[in-house]
Amino acid sequence: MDNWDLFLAPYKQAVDELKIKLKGMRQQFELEDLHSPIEFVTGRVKPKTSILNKSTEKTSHDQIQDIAGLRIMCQFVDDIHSVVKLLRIRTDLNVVEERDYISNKKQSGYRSYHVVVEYPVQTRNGEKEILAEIQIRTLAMNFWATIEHSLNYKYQGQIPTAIGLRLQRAAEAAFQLDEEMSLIREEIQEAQAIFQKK
Ligand code: 0O2
Ligand code: 0O2
Repeated sequence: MDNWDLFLAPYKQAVDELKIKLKGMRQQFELEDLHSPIEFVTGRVKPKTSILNKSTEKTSHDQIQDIAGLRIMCQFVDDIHSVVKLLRIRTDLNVVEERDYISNKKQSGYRSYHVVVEYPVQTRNGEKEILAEIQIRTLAMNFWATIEHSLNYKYQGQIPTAIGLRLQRAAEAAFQLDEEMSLIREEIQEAQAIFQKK
């Protein structure tokens, strides 16, 4: 095992544990036949090359907030706020920062709510506080961000203007989709409840 594996091990542990805990929140809603604000959860440890790229701007690896990264996908924008409230009241993690890119979308058109948490993992050498970034977004926001991320990667951050404009329009369409779905939210939830019971 090299030094990188040793360095990343507690981050991996944090991602694995948080993924189980966040998925558990969804199951609790389902058990009570309630609408879950969490649709699905993914997680990853930042790859070594991305950490090295990012740490040139920041002083040390330990200060990078998203080496451990979790993503919570929601059906509706209101669900995002419910999830944030659920995170704030948990006693097994500590919310240290929130970045609201929904009220303040990024120039690219990116929308999501980011919560940085401190999470203690138990290691052979005692407890270690790990920073993890939880990105909370709707399915529409996720669709847009996933595609924009691939294009950014392909063009190494220099997306051609014409494609950039299309992405801006797609971001607007994703926003409209979220708005429309919010308006018929109750209707959708009723239908989903009937479907789930079946
Ligand atoms: P279930 O029973 O389907 O919920 P993992 O290690 O596989 O848990 P990872 O590698 O972080 O998670 O991410 P992955 O594999 O991309 O996706 C995690 C979970 O999210 C998987 O479910 C996927 O089925 C689910 N998922 C991914 N994309 C979508 C999507 O677009 N819509 C929905 N509804 N679910 C999605 P699980 O955990 O394997 O089990
Ligand atoms: P990954 O793992 O490839 O997604 P900085 O990263 O320094 O710009 P900061 O303040 O450290 O920003 O963190 P911020 O902006 O809260 O979160 C950065 C992460 O948010 C990114 O991670 C993306 O996952 C996501 N993100 C932010 N802006 C955009 C955007 O315009 N488009 C897309 N698709 N995603 C965005 P990384 O570092 O890119 O890593």
